[in-house]
Parts: sequence; structure tokens; C-alpha cells
Amino acid sequence: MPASRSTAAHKHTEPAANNLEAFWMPFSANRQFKQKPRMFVSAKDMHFMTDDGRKVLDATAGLWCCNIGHGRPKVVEAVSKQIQELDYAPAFQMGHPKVFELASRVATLMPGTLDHIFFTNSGSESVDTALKIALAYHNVNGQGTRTRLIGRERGYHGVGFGGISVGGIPNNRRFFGSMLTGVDHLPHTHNLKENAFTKGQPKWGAHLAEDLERIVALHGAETIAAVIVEPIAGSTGVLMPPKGYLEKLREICTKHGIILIFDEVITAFGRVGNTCTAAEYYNVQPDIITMAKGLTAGTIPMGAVAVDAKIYQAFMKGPGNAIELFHGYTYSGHPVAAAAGLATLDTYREEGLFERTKELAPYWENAVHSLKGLPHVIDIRNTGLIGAIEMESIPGKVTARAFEAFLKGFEKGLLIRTTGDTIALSPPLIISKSQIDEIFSTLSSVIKSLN
Ligand code: PXG
Repeated sequence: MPASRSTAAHKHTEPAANNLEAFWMPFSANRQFKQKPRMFVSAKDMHFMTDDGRKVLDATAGLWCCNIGHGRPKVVEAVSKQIQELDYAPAFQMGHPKVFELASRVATLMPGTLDHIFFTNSGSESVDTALKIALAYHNVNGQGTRTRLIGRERGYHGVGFGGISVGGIPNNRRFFGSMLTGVDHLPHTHNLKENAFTKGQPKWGAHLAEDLERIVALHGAETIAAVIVEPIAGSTGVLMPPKGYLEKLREICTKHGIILIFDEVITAFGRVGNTCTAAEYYNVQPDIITMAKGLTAGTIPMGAVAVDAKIYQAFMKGPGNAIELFHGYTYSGHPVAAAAGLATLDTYREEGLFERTKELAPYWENAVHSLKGLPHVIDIRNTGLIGAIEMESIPGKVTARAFEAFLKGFEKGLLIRTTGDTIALSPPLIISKSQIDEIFSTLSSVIKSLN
């Protein structure tokens, strides 16, 4: 419908500061929120402050991103200095030193020969970038028939068209039409009958990776470009990879010349412990890793894609003045984000935060599993500083029970995250043991009070 002159004209009135209608909130129940808003106005270390002056313990690192905690001086200083010194440099055909330094630093944290880093602004952009690199790689490598992408049921790969195509969350796909073709999906690995209350990796489920052989037989290896999985599936309930599962995927991908992408948007940067990535933690080498969140610890939006040398080198052929990859963003490697990234990496290193995850993991594991036996709790899962408590759904009201836990936790000064009827926990890596105790004593009383 064409806009009439009157609707297109600007409104001539000052917007009311307390009008919440203009902002269409992402992945939120807008109407419910706007009736009773929950606002954060500041944050420091492990806590947020609300607009009514309450301190809230952050058990989720924001949305799995604030791995070094909040308001950390090194990052604050680096960002303010950078914005004064060089606020922006064109990302195409120009550079600035910090983005090269950050790429080198990130590359050293990646496993194997994932030596080349492409910068984006989010996890979704990292995923779409990785999928495009995989498709383009087969093209430059003389295998242009490899166009099919394989994801997994219950996978979350952000919200770009590429990401929702390979993603396996029905609600994220069903409204968005006919763009989502040329993909197939592996089965998910979640099975409470076999694996309930497993600590770390479940024993049952490696065989589910063999479904990739069925997909290869169905479509032909020569049509398949890449397989993308989260080593630990986050958004759909925190699902740990069964023992041997990732290894098997690697084996089948290698056998058929398929690129294996690990989406490490939530797992990279110390979340699982001791190592930067889950790939290294599980000792399985992908061809591409996607990242975001912990790269700048949530301070300035930034994502990255780490690419194996053999893929990068395949593009570096032909005339030297030719653009090798027709892809990039105005803000790829933005100077302020790069400064935030460097200061974040410094903080991880100076405070030994990846090692700290490993040290705290057993204490965390015991604390999470201490909730076993509480009403409604049907499974508990953990790895590194990740925990999940799955509750039985109220019949006909999936998500209601966990959302009630979220609201009650918030009232009691605890920020948790829920997905379906699973409570997901992923605190900043600076958490102390007494703060771990606080999370689980609050959660225990919240769960006992649920309908
Ligand atoms: N891949 C994975 C594996 C993710 O977890 C994305 C891609 C997309 O990232 P961006 O930056 O475009 O949002 C994600 C994002 C949750 C939660 O509570 C998880 C995400 C985002 C918000 C909430 O599980 N993951």
C-alpha cells in the first residue's frame, strides 16, 4: 500500500520518554513486557542494577556474552581511547592496525590451521559468512555442484536467511517462506530416556552422527557443501554432544569432502574451559569456526569467522588485484570493536579466565546437580561454566513453568535465561564460589515455589 503524504510526514511532536511502544523488542513478548517492564540501568562485574535500585546477579553473562563480567576497566578505557583516536576506517580496500592485530591474536587461539579471520558484527552474520565461504570455496575449487547445506534439528544459527535455513527451530523457520530450500537436517541428540542427569558428555548418541551417511546417500556427496552444528547446542535447551558424536561427524565430512563448520557463538572464549574453543576442548578439528559474543565480551558488537588455511589459500589465486571474496560489512573489523576485542583478550589472558572455567567446573557441576530431586526437575546438564535444568512442562503450556522461574528469579535478584522449559545458566567466567552458591540457593527456592 503506498504511503499517503500525511502518514509519511514527520510527527512534529516530542516523543514521551516513557512511551515504550516505538521500540519493537527482539525475541520478546512485547505486550507482556510493556505492561510490566524490567529495565537494567547499569552493570558492574557480576551484577546488573535495575531502574528501581535493585542489584541482580548475572547468571547468564547477559545473553552468553559478558564472559569477563561488566564494566571492566581495561575494555572501557580501550573503547573510549579508540573512539577519540580513530572512530572509523573504511572496511573495504583500507585497513587500520588494530584489526590486523586482533585477527592474529584470535588466530592463535583457534585450533589447528584455522589461521584466517573474517570479521562480522554478530553471530548471525558470522554464520551467514561461514556458509557463503563454504559455498564459494567449492566453486573456486572446481566443485560448484556442492550447494546443499546440512544443519541439525534443534540447531540455532542466528536469524539471517542462511542461519534459519540450516537452523532447526520450527518457530524460527515457519513464518519466513520459501527461501529456506537446498538444506537438510541431521537428527538432534537430546534423549532423556538414555541420558538424563548426565554430567558432561552423554554416553548414548554417537550413532546419530551416522545419519549424515544417509543424507549423503540420498543427495550425493557431490551436492553437499557443508555441515554446520553447534558443538553444544545452546538456544534449544543446552544439549551436550554425546561421546564420539563430533568425532564421527568429522570422519564422515572428511570422507566425503564436506566442510565441517562448528558454530561456537556461545562456546568460544572460555565457556567450556581451559581452551578458547569447544573444538579444542573436545579435540575435534572443524574447517571453519563461527564466533561472536565472548570476542568482545558483549561490549561492542563483533563477530568473527575462523577459516582453515586450505580454504583461504584456495581463494588467493588469479590476478593479485582481483577481489577474492564478494562479501563483507561496512563495520567488518570496526576500530572500536577491534579495540574492545583486544582489551577483552588481554583480560582473558591476564586473569587466566579460560583456566578459571576449568578450575571452577567441578564445583559448578556439583552445584547444578544439587538441584536433582526438586519438584518438576527432569534433567540436569553441564559442561564448563554452562548448566541446564530441564523441568517438566505444564500440559498445554510449554514454556510457562520456566518463564515463571525467570520472573521469580528476577524478583529475588537473580538473572537466569530460559528456553522451552529449560533454565540455562552461563555466568561470567569471573564468578566466585560464593556467587555460585547464591545462584543455586536462590534457584532452589524459586523452583520449589513454582506451579
Ligand atoms: N549461533 C549460535 C550458536 C548462537 O547461539 C547465534 C548464532 C546468533 O548470534 P547473534 O549475535 O546474531 O544473536 C547465536 C545466538 C540464548 C540466546 O539464550 C542465544 C543466542 C542469542 C540470544 C539468546 O540461548 N545465541
